[in-house]
Amino acid sequence: MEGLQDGLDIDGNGSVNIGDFALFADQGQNGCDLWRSCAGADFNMSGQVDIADLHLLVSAWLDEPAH
Ligand SMILES: [Ca+2]
Ligand SMILES: [Ca+2]
Repeated sequence: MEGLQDGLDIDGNGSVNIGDFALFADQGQNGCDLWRSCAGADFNMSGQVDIADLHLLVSAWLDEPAH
């Protein structure tokens, strides 16, 4: 739960939560390509920000210990 979690923390505040989700949603609307990798929102490096990336983000979010 370390390496993957780090990549999913888009805003770099140390946890995966609503702030990262907001950034993810913004990037998903902007679109992206191989040269402009959605500011890290393309978690599985597929070249697109889509439901698969959302699943990774939400899974990590729900796994975050409450503190
Ligand atoms: Ca975060
Ligand atoms: Ca992707």
